[in-house]
Amino acid sequence: EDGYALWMRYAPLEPTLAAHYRTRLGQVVAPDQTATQRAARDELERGLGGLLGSDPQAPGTAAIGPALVLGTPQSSALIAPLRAQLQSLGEEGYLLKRTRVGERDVLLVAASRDIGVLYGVFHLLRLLQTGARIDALDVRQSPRLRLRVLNHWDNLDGYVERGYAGQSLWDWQTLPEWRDPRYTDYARANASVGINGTVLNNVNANAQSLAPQYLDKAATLADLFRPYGIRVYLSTRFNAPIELGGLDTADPLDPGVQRWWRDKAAEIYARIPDFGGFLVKANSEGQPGPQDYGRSHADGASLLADALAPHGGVVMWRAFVYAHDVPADRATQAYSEFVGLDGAFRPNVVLQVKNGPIDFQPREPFHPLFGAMPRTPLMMEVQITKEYLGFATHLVYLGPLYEEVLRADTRARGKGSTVAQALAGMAGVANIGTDRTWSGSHFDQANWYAFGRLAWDPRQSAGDIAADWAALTFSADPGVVQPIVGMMMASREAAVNYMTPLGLHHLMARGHHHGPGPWVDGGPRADWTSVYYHRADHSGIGFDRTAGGSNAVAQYSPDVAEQYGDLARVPAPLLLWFHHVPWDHRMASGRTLWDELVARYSQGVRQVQGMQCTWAGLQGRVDAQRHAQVAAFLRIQLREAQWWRDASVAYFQSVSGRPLPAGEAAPPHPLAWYQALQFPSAPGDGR
Ligand code: BDP
Repeated sequence: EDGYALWMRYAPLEPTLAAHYRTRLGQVVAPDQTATQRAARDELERGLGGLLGSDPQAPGTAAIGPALVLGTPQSSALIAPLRAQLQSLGEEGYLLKRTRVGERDVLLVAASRDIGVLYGVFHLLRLLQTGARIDALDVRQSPRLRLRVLNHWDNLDGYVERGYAGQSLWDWQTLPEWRDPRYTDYARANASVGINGTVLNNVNANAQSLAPQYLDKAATLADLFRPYGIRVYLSTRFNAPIELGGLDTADPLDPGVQRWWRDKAAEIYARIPDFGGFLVKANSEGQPGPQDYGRSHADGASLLADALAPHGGVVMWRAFVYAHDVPADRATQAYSEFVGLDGAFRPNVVLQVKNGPIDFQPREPFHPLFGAMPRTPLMMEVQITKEYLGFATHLVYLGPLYEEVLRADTRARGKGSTVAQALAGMAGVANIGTDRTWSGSHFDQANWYAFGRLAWDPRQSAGDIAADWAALTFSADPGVVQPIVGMMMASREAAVNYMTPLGLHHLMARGHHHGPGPWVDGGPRADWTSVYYHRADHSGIGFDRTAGGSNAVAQYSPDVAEQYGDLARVPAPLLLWFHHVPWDHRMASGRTLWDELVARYSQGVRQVQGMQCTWAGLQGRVDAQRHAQVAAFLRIQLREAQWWRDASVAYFQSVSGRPLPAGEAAPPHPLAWYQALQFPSAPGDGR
């Protein structure tokens, strides 16, 4: 159990349950004419073989006894009569249904297209792995979001920006000749949760990714992923016409530039007929973009969209932008630059907006662009990799973070206008690498899993998804699942508490973003420092984003703005995001803000101790190999949570000048000790 099998372990079921399923499922009747049909059948064989503890009955077409029937109206006569019903489930939807056909008990895994059948097979295998009853099975599923895409921040040299799970999975050196079987396992894992796209390379793109030899490599990956319903996309560097094409401009209105992109698109589609399209980071953190030529983001997006349109590709244009001059409040930038462009984008452009207005912090309010651009399809970008959440060693389940944003009410069209309703897709910055666990730790696999499940249906609950994942990954025994789900569901709040409680944000060390650095100031940009965000002084702490301050609240719809802008009504978890608050401010708990802040930091540490305790109780119920690694990582997390707490308390105390509340331990070292810690080789520093 080294974690490689992810949530697709297919470990033998308990014998009576296996026998029960065997009699219900009977003969497998599955077509195998197309690559996707073969993928579905192979997965079923692998799954049933593992779960039922014996070779499944050979796939065939026998006409007696119970049967598990896979197919589409085209591939199966038994399924053909369901055509209309299946059509209503859309191109990727599926039906799992137990029914009778003549004398036979059959379990149908049916869909309009082969890919739906594959999704249905994964769903069925999940039910069997978790010991679900299948007697009266009647499941209808179709994805709520069209684009469910991983973003790999992988560089051509194998280094993954903000990646904590080893090197890039893509071995550009040996592609296209060597087709590492791991590529197929990657595709299986994605398909099992409904992910249908992958951007292979970093948003800080290298123009070389579009060079012919790299397109050949990408085409091989696309061939391997295609049977699993996954389209390949590429990040593009906006000035590729210059860097790669030798032109002297990348101006989107220049006819030569337009021709260059049209030709490039044709060249790509000749190799990858179902190429998904481009992801673009432009005019942000030093990346080139249309503004270099006095053009707008819409002009830039149109250039690429027009090149892709004849082939059916899309442009995912990122809204994560930086103004050249440091603004009074960086949280307002994306909204200010983009909201006026609503309606100005081509139909095949999707605007990709981070979940919050700053940058993947442990907690942010939802991004004000959600709900504010009704005429533009939006994708929400979340990080699966944990750049600001303790890297791979901290156990932080991100399901609750995703769920919190997806369910946030923008009030854009009255009460109940959730962020999820405003979305055409979700993008997740992948946490996948060459590490044997894929994600750098056993529990980080859950974040990949939850991303896929929520992108398929954002109305699902993070708790239910955690329960599924724990059952698939460790054991379906409720005595194992329940404590694990308890740990997972509390873990995000624990991290918020020991890193950035009460709406604080961006307090990490400079560059690598690992440990605490609330004292960070100076340097090239004020909005890359901590003091810019917490604004702590002797009188209080927090960023005043009300009308009296930066007025960032005004970017939300009036009801939301009113609530967030009101010190009495703002939710405590967002207090210091929106308000500069006196240290003696009375909190709902009855404590002063200062006392509450220290209490939260300490609570975060205790929550990690709680997770350790729960995990210790699972010894013997989880295999020794994975148990030991998780236990070791929890020790690292506890040490670092304590470090965050102590360093932050030491720093904020130096500013507030207040005594520690009764019962709170003083940090063991003076502030200067924490400030002097160096991490010259911390991973993921974005070199
Ligand atoms: C920040 C990362 C940086 C990325 C940037 C982005 O620190 O490495 O390039 O986001 O999303 O979170 O473009």
